[in-house]
Amino acid sequence: MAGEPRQHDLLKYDWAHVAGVYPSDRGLRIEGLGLGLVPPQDNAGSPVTPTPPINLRGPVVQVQGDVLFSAAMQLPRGHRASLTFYGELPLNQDEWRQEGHAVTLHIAENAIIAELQQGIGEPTRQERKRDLERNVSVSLARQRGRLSITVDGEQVMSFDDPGILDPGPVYLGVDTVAGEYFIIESLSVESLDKEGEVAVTSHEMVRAEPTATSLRRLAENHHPHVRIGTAVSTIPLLSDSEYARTLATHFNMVTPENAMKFQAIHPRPAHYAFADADAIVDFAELNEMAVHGHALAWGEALPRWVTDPEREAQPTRDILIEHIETVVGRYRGRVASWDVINEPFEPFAGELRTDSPWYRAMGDTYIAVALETAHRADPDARLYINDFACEERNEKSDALYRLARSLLAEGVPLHGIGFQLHEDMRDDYRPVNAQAFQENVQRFIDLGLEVRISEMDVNLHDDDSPERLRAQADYYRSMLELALATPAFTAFSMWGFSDRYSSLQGWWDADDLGNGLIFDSEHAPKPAFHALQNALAE
Ligand code: 9MR
Repeated sequence: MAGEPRQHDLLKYDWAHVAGVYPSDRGLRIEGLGLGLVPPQDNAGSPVTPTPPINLRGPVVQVQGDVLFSAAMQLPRGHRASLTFYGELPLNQDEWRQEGHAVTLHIAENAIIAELQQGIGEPTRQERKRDLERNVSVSLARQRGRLSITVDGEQVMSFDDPGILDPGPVYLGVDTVAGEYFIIESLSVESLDKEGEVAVTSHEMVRAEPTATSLRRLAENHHPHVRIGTAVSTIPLLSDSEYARTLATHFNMVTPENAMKFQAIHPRPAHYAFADADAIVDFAELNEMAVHGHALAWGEALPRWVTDPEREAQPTRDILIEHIETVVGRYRGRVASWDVINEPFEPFAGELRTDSPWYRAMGDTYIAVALETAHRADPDARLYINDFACEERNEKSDALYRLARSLLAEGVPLHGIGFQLHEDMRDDYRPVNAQAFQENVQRFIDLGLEVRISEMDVNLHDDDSPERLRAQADYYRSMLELALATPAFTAFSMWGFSDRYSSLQGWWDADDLGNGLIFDSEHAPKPAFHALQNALAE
């Protein structure tokens, strides 16, 4: 392009929306937050999977041919730095991470490490010992199929590019070890071949107009008491425009699938990481959607600094109160409702879970404390208890009912119950039916509570024959019809909408795809989508 500079300054794009990154006149200050996924049923022995910040709202480099990235950095003594170039972004699945394709440069005082991640599996690493000054310049080039890395102008390693910097978009990530920081003084990209080109685009949030027959519009016109909701995941929201467009077209409520969970939003004692949650809230406002926050007091998705039994610094009660005040306070007026208490009961029994730090420190009083704190932080937000396997009358729903009744009797601010509706469709299993759900839900409504379907999905366990897709569609429809017919239902919300990104897709086991949502993995509407559309149109 005539007149276009060959070298693009990547710091002039938005870096303010990246967790742990603070832009200033000197460049970017990067603080390590230690973001990561703690394994389920945490045992302190197994490692946390890092989820380092990625700049999804800033520059996207469109690589066309051979290319050179250059950075100048300042490392305080003993501190480390890392820069990641993603040819394909990772996804956070159910408590595990589907890694993308990326090269990361880890820079320390006395070594530089290049780490290649190629999808699922361990990354490969190459290390060169080298004493570095506090000010260091590093570059990554791709030329004739090889990646080469230079430090202060001298090449320190080179190896074949397995396709990471192939033509297409490249996203950037920056991180360091928790508690350390470094400064990026300059960061640029340029093309290395005459015909080749490198363009830099800036991420722009998708805004989409609902159409007359989109789910949300039909609900807004015919059944305004029920919002059509879905869980959303930040990486696809900001990188897959078709996903974002489908979301804004059909839904008028979003629940952050993971971005507001404790380990994601509050990874270190005095450090919050709001960027991912902010992106979802910003997107929702741009597209006139309500936000349902998830989840404040839960026994899972907790960072180790909270679950560590040796922790002494701050009493657990204070941690919970400060956390809820900060998170609810930040989104006051912008998040309409919250899962304040998430999954308080044992999976299939009527006892409260006793294994969370909240219960261990406070017994069942944590429930009222959490609700009262959330209410003080945003008096207008609607506050929920959210759990699964409570749709029918059973021991667990009886216990939930007694809990709700006693909280209300004590004047605790509880406004509603979320019924998750994670269901399965298999030959040997009958999912909860709408009639049984209706009979059970009425007693909660009679207490004066509002109710919502909060996380519906219908796992097909790899059988996506036309008959099963039809049965899935009928099942979705039966639950939506119940919500539409019952004024106390405030939302019909699903745990995602596209099988391309779903906690039911076991990518590690291609024989058990859940296919549980209403759009398929190409984002095309399934029979279940049409069934919901028809129910809403009537
Ligand atoms: O879909 C979520 C997945 O990506 C997470 O790894 C997992 C643990 O945090 O949580 C999943 O969502 C759960 C939700 O937070 C609570 N109800 C059950 C949901 C599905 O497992």
